[in-house]
Amino acid sequence: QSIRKFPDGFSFGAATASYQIEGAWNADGKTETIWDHLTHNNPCSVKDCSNGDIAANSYNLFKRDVEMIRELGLDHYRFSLSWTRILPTGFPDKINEAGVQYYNNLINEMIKYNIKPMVTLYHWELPQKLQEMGGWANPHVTDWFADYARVVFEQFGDRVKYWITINEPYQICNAGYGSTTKAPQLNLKGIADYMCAKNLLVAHAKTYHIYNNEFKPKYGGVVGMSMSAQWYEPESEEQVEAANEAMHFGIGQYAHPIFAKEGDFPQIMKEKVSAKSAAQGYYRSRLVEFTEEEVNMIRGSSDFIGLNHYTTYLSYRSNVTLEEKQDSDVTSYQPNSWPGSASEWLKQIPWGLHKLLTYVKHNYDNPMVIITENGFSTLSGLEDDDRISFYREYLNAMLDAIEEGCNVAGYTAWSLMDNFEWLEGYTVRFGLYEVDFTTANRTRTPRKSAFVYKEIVRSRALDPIY
Ligand code: GCO
Repeated sequence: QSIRKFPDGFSFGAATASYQIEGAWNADGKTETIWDHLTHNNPCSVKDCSNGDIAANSYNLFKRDVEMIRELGLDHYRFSLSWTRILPTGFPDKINEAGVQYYNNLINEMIKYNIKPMVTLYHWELPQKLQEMGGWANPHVTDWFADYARVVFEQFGDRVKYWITINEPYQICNAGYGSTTKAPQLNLKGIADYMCAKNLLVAHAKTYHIYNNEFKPKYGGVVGMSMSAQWYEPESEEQVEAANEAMHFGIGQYAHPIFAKEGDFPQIMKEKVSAKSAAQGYYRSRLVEFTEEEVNMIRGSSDFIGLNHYTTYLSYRSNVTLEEKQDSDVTSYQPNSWPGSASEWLKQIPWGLHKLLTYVKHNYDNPMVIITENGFSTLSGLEDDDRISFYREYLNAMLDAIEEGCNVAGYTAWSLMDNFEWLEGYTVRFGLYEVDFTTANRTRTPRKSAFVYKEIVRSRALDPIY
């Protein structure tokens, strides 16, 4: 087999998120967010009882971060903004100059070296005060978020051309509101997660339209959302429908309202939740439905779809009763025989990415795709051959999909450097660069995978691996 080239203009990058790298959790006017609150009040819900108080100290080391991006030769760098660093009350009454300055310094350093900023407005750090008012379950959040976004566009819109409104709604709503795993650990499954889903999509759409009407005419640029996009594969030929349902309850819950021709939540979700709600004695579906006006506002409200893809599951329909709170009776799992990583949930199944991209092309009318996250966890150490094999195989699978006509414009490795991993703290590492969390200056050292990725980016090609 010959060398496989990436398409002309293809953009390579790496990603991080503010809480996971910045540290300086209360510096220069920043106030508490839901992740500060969780890690300070319920520390051992994180595996090593750690937090992001200092993390990789990028608040002070951003110049070194940009130097690493240059070492790798990346086209873009995806990072996120901390809402309370910019707006300490959560509202636009008081813009925190020091916070704005930090992001200006970072962005300007990137622009100086021709690196495109790809900015996420929300990577899970809701101001704690807004949470106390119900957070994403309060319909007012749609305006709180849009007002914050407007400040961000005003401050940075002249230099940032790639915007991601919200990172992984599935994790925010389903994990944060529907279980105890992520902040704010509400654990109101089938209730608060659906309120969150609706409000989040409306918040996103309002923000998209604000950008389009007020900022795009002068700045250009594109706006999208990053979806949790795992692939659900039928366990057997009889389970095709089951896997399809798992996709609709997974990526579909958030992507269907934006990208499907008819908009709105997937039909199968509406049917299942409404049937189960009725059987449980609810007077209306627990799924909070959109008005027609909202369906129309949300449909089409993205210039691209951001896919955060890590892994694959097998799905089958199981026989759970109506009493169970699970609205879909599809069960998904990962066989033990699949090659693993340092994280229990992350198995290396590259063909899952190929199938995901094909699914997105067919179901959502071949939208522009940016892979906004893809990566692998190891323990600490610089020799990371498993990560190298992960990146090479997933990039290879992505090229298969591109060859078949999937419209993939960019790829973003998670992560540029080791950081605070939400549930696993510092016990697992995702970085192309290792960070030494035992030294005060958080020394960064390239792993073997950094050199391999750098060569792929430089040559714009992948050597044959099969
Ligand atoms: C996300 C991700 C990242 C994680 C990564 C590894 O939602 O964007 O959760 O923040 O660190 O996916 O788990």
